[in-house]
Amino acid sequence: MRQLKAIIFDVDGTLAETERDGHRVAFNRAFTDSGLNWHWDEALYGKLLAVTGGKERIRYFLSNFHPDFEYDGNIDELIIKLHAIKTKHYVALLEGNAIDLRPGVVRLINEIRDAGLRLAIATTTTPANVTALIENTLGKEALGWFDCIAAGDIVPAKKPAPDIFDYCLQQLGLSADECLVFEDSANGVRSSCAANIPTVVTSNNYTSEDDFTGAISVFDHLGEPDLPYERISGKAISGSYITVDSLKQLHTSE
Ligand code: XBP
Ligand code: MG
Repeated sequence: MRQLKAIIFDVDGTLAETERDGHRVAFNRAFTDSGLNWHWDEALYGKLLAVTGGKERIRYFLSNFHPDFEYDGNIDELIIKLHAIKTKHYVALLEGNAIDLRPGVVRLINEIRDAGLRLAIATTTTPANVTALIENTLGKEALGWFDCIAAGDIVPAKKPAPDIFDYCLQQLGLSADECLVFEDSANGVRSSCAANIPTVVTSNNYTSEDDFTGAISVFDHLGEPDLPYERISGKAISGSYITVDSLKQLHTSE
């Protein structure tokens, strides 16, 4: 295993718990704005998270949960229109500071920077959503902390395909074994492991029952000095919150 040089963060569910109170709310507002009586409650949304990508998720909903929907226009154009409205609502929610970063995220990002390691993002979500989350939680200059922000439709296939992580490695100019990924979901872990990148999971309320096969370890969050993490499975590390030293322990354990 080569020396650890970069940490690649997933966004939704990893940097912040954005799905239930962010994306889901934005989708519902877009449906209402468009005169559609669709409503994704928390339970249904948990099922729809099986599919990554908002446009793909709407299509999945129509084919699996609303097959009787009749539309005399172009369904692809409708999905694109709905998703654009949804993104506007989601960005507005973030600008209203509706979503905070998860425990330990700000602390660890600063520690990673202080240690001279590189930062990157590899996410299925729309680039505008990443910009809004980072700027509204870490500040406008924080986008520059990330050497690569790989997001959304920049690659042909979304997670669990490895494309977004392969793209990120290429942009970083690093090999998979020089990096470590933080993910939150089964789709994310399948994607990063398909790209052969050592992966650590911080699960959440939507993904706690996911299959994280291939991950080095699963924690409930990154922890803070006054908020110890719980290690759910996999390799143990010293300490009660995840630090750069923890990352090096996890990375060399592979
Ligand atoms: C999570 C996703 C995204 C969001 C919705 O991405 O799958 O599709 O749920 O965002 P990740 P969009 O966990 O890779 O950050 O509507 O912009 O796709
Ligand atoms: Mg995620």
